[in-house]
This record gives sequence, structure tokens and C-alpha cells, in this order.
Amino acid sequence: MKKLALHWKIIIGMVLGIIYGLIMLSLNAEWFVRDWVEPFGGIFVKMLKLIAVPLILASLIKGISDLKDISKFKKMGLRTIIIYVLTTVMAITIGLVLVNTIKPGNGVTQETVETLKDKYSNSDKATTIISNAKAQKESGPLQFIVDMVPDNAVYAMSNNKLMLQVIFFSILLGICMLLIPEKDAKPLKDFFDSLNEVVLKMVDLIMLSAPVAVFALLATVVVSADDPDILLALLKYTGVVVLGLALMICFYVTVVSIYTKRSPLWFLNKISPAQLLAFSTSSSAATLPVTMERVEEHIGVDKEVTSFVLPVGATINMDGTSLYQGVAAVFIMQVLWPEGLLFSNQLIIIVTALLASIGSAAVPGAGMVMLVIVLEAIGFPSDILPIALALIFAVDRPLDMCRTVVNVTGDAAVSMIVAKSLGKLHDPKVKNWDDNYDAV
Ligand code: DAS
Repeated sequence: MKKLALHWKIIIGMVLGIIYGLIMLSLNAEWFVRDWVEPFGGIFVKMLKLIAVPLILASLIKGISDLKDISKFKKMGLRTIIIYVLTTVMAITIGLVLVNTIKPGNGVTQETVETLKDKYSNSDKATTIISNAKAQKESGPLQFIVDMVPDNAVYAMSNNKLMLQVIFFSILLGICMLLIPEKDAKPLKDFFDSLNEVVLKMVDLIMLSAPVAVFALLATVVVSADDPDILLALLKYTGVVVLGLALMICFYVTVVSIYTKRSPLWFLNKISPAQLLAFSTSSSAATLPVTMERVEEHIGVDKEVTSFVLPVGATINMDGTSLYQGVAAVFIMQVLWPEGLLFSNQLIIIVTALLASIGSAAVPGAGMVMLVIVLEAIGFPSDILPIALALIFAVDRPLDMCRTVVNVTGDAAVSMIVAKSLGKLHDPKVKNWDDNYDAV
């Protein structure tokens, strides 16, 4: 077992977790999983989130201060944001083409829709999601930029959800270190250099518990799955989302292999631990420390690039989420509001799903909260909004797991493309798959 590479241990943990969850479900022992198993998954996710903030702080500040020249930072920043926006718009378009071609929502009978209305019109889960979205929306379309500016640096560090604020503060501090004489910035630079090394070693340590943690996470997902009652339409809807996400993965590996001359299998093998954790945790934020360590030490992207591109990507680049929002919005209209299926609405979906995915937090279920904003943008009737959400949240958790994998893979692919374009893509320090996990 010792010699087994870590990603195989994680996969075994996932498979055993699903089997164990199904067994406990059949024994009506969900309570046991929630009381005695779920905490091990929760602790693991909390540990990863614990180090996400110091890692972003250390790596962003180190990365920017290593640039020596502020014009390099401007070039990298502009290139990164442009590529992120382009890949997100492409993801939404793929989703819309698939859902309008396959039409998973067609064929749901009127009496099924009536059953849905009776069963879900006051669903508390849906009303919670709607109130969260309303809070997000009332603040206006540019609120996520205003929210980016922290008014208290220490508070910003202590709250993972405000990751954008940590990124903003780190970029500001890193730039100012470039603007003062190097000898004055050196003590601070040395501090963040060593903090960065220490936090990366923490990632290795935490990763050793990953197989047990993903066992607990997957067992919990299995026992908490609701039982949807319009299975066929939902299965088709799920199939369309997963097909779209798979096409996005194919797109990333194709672009990476053509532009960076790295084989698709090589890229997927190197990034697989981060993908497996993204799948298990449904959180780009929790996965970020592992994504950074994989891209930097196993793929060979220079820290100057990973330290900026990945933290920013984890918070604003969510290609999987935006594709899901495009498909979900059209599926919901196909089932509940066919008169809304206008071409103009599809264009509105592209713009609002882009903004909604940028504004989505990198935590489980965030994509669904922002879906409300997409639906409201196309004028979806608010009286049947709870039913629309209830219609799809039975399958939202497994889809969240899949779209988070695409979010993380997209960030890694873009970091390789940006690095290659800046001449910052090197041979990886760690050749074999999990060398540095054995180093602890
Ligand atoms: N779970 C989110 C993430 O962490 C994505 C989503 O909810 O759509 O990337």
C-alpha cells in the first residue's frame, strides 16, 4: 500500500466512500455517517481552507516581488484576465449549444410540472438560495469589485470567503514592494519566501490524509442525496452538463498540448490530485493549495505566474460553473417556462452567466445561488422560481463536484498558457507523481 501513488489511494478512498455510503443508506444508518464519518471530511476541507489564505498571501507577494519590474506584472495580469474571460464565454456557449440541441427539458408532462408546483412551491431550501441570491443581487452588478477592497487587512486574512480581498491586499502589498528600494523590501520578501515554503510543506502533510478524507466526503454525499422524482428529464439534464464539462476538459488538454507541447495524458496525470480533491470537496478554494503545488512543482509553471494566475482563477474563473448555469437556465425554461426560450434571452444568459461565475464564491453550491441572478436577468417568473431551483437541486451536488473539477482544470491550463507565453514554463522540479508527498 505504501508504494501506491497517492492519486490511486485517493481514488480507492472515493470508491470505498461511495460503496460505504450506499451500504449505510440501505441500512438506514445515514445518522451514523453524519455523526461519525462526515467530520473527518470536514476537518480535511477546513485544514485546506486554513492554509489557503497564508498560501495566497505568501505566494502572491513573493510572486509579484520576484518580478522586479512592474511592467511584467501588468503584462501577465492583462493576459490572464483576457484568457479567463474568453474561456468562460466559450464554456457558456458550449453549454447553450448542447442544451438547445439535446433539449433535456422537453417531454416533461404538464401533470409532472403540476406535481412539482404542489411539492416544491414553498421549498425552504429554494427560498434560502433565493434570499442568498437577492442579497448578492441587491448590491448591484459591480458589487463584487467593491467587495474586493478590504477595509481591514487582518479581517480579510481571517475570512476565507473574502478571498478576493486577500488577493487585492496581496497584490497591493507586492506592487508597493516593487516600488520601494530593493534593500528596504528585502526583509519582508525573505519573510514571505520562507512562509511560502512552509505553507507548501503543510500542503504535503495535509495531503497524506486525503484518502481517508475523500472516503468521508463521498460517503456523506451519497447519504445526503435527495431522491428526485422526475428522474428521466434530470438524468438527461445531468448528461448534458457532464458532456459539456467533458468537452471543456478536452478543449483545455488540446490547447495545452498544442501550445506547450506537453502530452494531454501528462497534463491530466500531473493535475489529477487537484481534480480529485475538487471533485471530493466541491470547493475551488479548498483545492487551491493543492492546485498551486501541483502546477508549480509537478508541471513546472514558474511561481511568478502560479502565485497570481491560480488564486485569481480560483475566485473569478469558473468555466465549469458558467457552463452549468447556461445549461440549467435553458433546461428550467424548457420544463417550466417555454415562452422564455428566445434568442435574446440566450445572449443575456451568456453575459449574466459570465458575471455570475465571476461573482460565485469558490465554495460548494455557490454556482446555484448565482443561477438565480441569471434566471432573474431573463425575466423568469418569480412565483415559480422556487420550483425551478427545487427541480434541479436534487442533482446539484454531484454536478457541483464535476463543475469544480473543470474550474480547477481551467485555472491550471490557463496558468500553463500564460507561463509559456512569458517564457516561464520550465521542466518540473518533481518528476514522479508524488515524490514530495513521501518527503514529509
Ligand atoms: N463549488 C464551486 C467551486 O468551488 C463551483 C460552483 O458552485 O459552481 O468552484
